Amino acid sequence: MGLTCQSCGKALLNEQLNIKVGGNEKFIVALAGNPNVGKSTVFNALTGLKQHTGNWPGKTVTNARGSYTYKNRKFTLVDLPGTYSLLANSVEEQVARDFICFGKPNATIVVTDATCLERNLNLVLQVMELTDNIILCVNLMDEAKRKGISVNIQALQEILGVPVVGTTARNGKGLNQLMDKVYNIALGLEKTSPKKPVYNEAIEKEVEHLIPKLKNILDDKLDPRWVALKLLEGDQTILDSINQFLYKNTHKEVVCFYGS
Ligand SMILES: Nc1nc2c(ncn2[C@@H]2O[C@H](COP(=O)(O)OP(=O)(O)OP(=O)(O)O)[C@@H](O)[C@H]2O)c(=O)[nH]1
Ligand SMILES: [Mg+2]
Repeated sequence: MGLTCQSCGKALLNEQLNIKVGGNEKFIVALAGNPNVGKSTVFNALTGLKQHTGNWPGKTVTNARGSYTYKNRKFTLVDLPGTYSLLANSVEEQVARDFICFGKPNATIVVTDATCLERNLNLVLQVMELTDNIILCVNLMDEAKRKGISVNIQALQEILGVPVVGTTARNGKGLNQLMDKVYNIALGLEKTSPKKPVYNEAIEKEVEHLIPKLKNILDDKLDPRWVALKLLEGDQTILDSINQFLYKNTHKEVVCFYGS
């Protein structure tokens, strides 16, 4: 397998969404999660009436953005479509993946359902592979309690290596703590150390082989390990997205060929 490309352009997604980046004051926060786990409830509770809706650039999928202020800092929250994975099998998954990947949010909250955490953790692990700036929000804690399920937030935090906050978004419980964690991660006051999945020997060997080549090409704009894993999956959409968001207007493109 080989890769060719000549140069890197600037990420365009925030511009296309009319999200103004830059300055010390405005931080971008992505809100990801499986469908129906309470993402929009968290989004509405934090942003109130300060919301805009539209479509993702070139897609029929709805996009909602809103803002809130916490400790005198302004945060722009982006409500991503509900997805079970970031494998780009659907437009929704590709939109969510591309925003986390190319929109470069200062923090990504993954909202999960406390009553079926195991299923939700699949997406959490995928986001952890993509970014270190992640906060796990275990929502529907009231429902879990009602069903006799207790979630050990501290243990989860230690196992995953990322901040975990238990919430009941419907009545606002835990949302202050969530904003506090987002603040700490976005401003770099707290560092995470996500325990990223390790694959079998054959895959890890190929990843190791690809990383140095990808480092040259990606120029610190994307995590080369993550891109290597996508290429080994044979995911063509990641190349399309790199060309769309990193290399647009540069006359450059990245292509992948398989061979000896
Ligand atoms: N009991 C309880 N219900 C909640 C909580 N948070 C959200 N809900 C309810 O769960 C349902 C789904 O909430 P949404 O906020 O629409 O979920 P979502 O993740 O945005 O869903 P999609 O956008 O369809 O993926 C709604 O009926 C909410 O009122 C919570 O903490 N406790
Ligand atoms: Mg929603």
